[in-house]
Amino acid sequence: MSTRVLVTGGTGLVGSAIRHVIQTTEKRNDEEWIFVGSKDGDLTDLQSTRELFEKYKPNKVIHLAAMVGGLFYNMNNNLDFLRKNMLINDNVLLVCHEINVNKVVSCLSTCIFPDKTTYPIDETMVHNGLPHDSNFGYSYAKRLIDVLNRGYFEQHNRLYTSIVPCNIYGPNDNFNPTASHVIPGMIHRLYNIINDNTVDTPQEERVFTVWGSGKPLRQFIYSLDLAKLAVWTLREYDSVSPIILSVDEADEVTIEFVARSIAKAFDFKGRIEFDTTKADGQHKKTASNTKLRSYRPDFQFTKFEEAIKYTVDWYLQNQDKVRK
Ligand code: NAP
Ligand code: GFB
Repeated sequence: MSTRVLVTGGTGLVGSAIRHVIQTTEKRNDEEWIFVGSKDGDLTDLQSTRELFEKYKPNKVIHLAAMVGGLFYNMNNNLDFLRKNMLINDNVLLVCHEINVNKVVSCLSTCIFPDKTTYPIDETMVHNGLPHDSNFGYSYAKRLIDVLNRGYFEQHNRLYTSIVPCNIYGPNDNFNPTASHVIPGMIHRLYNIINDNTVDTPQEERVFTVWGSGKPLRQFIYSLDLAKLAVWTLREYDSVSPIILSVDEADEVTIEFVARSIAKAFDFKGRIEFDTTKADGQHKKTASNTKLRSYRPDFQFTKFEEAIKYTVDWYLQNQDKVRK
């Protein structure tokens, strides 16, 4: 029997990367892939969810749909992140069970782990303590996916599992600075500083302000690398326990290094300053990818500065369709 895969959240950063890889390096002729966004059905509504899944009748699902955003968007909207994502996740997994979907891969995030923890974080630590205050809503909604997966396995023997990506970036991200994560937010802001024709300040005297101290540490995975690993998880990973999909611990970088890499990609000659009146969020959330490496020791991640350059170039060449 051929496989029909439905990707919820298929129009976003990760969804569009999965669409790219299954049409290129990860292509298989016995699989039909369908990508849907909120205009195809509002997954916070159970009836719309049922209608969407009845229409496509998938036998596998990659569940990406969520209210997603960076540190500042989370800090200002924790209740919405909690309720909307709880509704989406419960509806999607319930309907997958109702129509007998035999595999679901949902998405957690390395930002949902306990704030007071030992490092590196690993998959066994998801529920070991309170999440960081800045994104408690998103964190609890995501942790409940893992609890739901356990419930569907114990009560119905369903193989519903989850991936735990670190911070993701790449083409077709959300570049709106109010909602965005750090990399798209910085790209959008620096682009505007460079192209601001309302001032006649020479380029060398322009200032790019990084929000926060620049000291926090993050692991960043390029969206196309994550997409390949998400497709692998759907096809080959057969455990209900979450699996962290992250670059190596040694690839962790500071926010300052991110800013300097983006400035280099724009060939920006001005100054970089830090606005420490703005929040830093979690200082670090260093995650171990030992479990992933045990399955995929050979996997090659795209080099960070190379992927930043690809992303900046994509942004410059796709001004007409950038979400901002
Ligand atoms: P994104 O670019 O914001 O895309 C979100 C997707 O969800 C879009 O396709 C959106 O549809 C859809 N969606 C949102 N609300 C919906 C609703 N009520 N009904 C139906 N669809 C809805 O997000 P992303 O960065 O690709 O994230 C994908 C997954 O990865 C999420 O589960 C996220 O939590 C997880 N994740 C992301 C990161 C990161 O750094 N980006 C890190 C770890 C985990 P529209 O386009 O129509 O709005
Ligand atoms: O990607 P980000 O917004 O979220 O990164 P988190 C925030 C860090 O980047 C903070 C600094 O240290 C900010 O001070 N920063 C500097 C900026 N300039 C900017 C900017 O222009 N925009 C933004 N957004 N930050 C999120 C979680 O944490 O990680 C979410 O809140 C989600 O729930 C996401 O899981 C993956 O990495 O701090």
